Amino acid sequence: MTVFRKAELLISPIAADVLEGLSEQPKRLPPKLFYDAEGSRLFEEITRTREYYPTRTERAILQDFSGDIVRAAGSNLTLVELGAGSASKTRVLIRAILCRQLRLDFHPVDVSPVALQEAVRSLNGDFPRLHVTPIAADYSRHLPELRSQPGRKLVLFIGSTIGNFEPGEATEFLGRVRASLSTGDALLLGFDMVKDPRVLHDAYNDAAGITQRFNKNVLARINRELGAAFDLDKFRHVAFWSARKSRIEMHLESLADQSVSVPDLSRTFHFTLGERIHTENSYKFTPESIAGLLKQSGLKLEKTWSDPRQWFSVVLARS
Ligand code: AVI
Repeated sequence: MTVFRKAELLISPIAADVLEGLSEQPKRLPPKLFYDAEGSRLFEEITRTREYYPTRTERAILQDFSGDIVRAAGSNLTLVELGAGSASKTRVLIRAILCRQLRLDFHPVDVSPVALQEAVRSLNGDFPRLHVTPIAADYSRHLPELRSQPGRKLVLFIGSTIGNFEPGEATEFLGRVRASLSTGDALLLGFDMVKDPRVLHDAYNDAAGITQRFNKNVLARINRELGAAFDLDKFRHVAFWSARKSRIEMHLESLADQSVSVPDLSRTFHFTLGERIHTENSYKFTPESIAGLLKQSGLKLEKTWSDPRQWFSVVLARS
């Protein structure tokens, strides 16, 4: 008997995004392509650089105010974390919740099974009254069914990941999260704030060059997964603050006139000297822009916690 394998299983999941993005003018690649195993590892490394303040600032806010945050969220909580990654900052909230209730169900949701395994591994054993049920899902496309979870839900979308969405996408996504909440449920969001442009610039141009490696890894990933022939030395990392758009933009700039073949797409892409591939936007917020985004998404802002320099905000919202 001849067995046919399904064609889509033979194509890398990044193929369609790469074909579409590199065929556009100007060229672009969606930031979700950063996060293969190597990209996720490099991101963790970025969070430990001296210049990249968002992760440690958000962690400090969660540490300083965990009791207050959990009290504001309410009693008998079930915790859901969208884009859990390794759930490292979540430990602080788990500890605070378990001071107030006997048992906690925690559902980390992430597209990466490796990240979920890491979340379970890092929490296991540390909290005997914690029950972790990971959900592998691309939450940006399909939100898991949250209404059926018992208790009052506290949904976490921290890490300022909302800043990597375009404004329209952010409103649409938060509107879907709102629609999945029941009365009494709450959403906890992390927002990186507008600040001194030098601080912003340095956070995305660290001296050790980790962000540069993270940005270029997207080309290395296309080489690995689609058999492409990108020469990483023929592109340079570019990251700058745009005050007008209130965002850091990341690009990869071609250092030569060059053609790169991508055999698995049966395509060759041409890059002129100085041409850029737009790889990421990281929006920065003000109290006004946060209020506007939540309002447009049908959410009510209940409380905001911040650090002394007001560099980062953690916001509790309800439907
Ligand atoms: C994941 N995200 C919030 C990071 C950010 O700051 O926008 C991704 C990142 N890009 C470069 N450095 C970090």
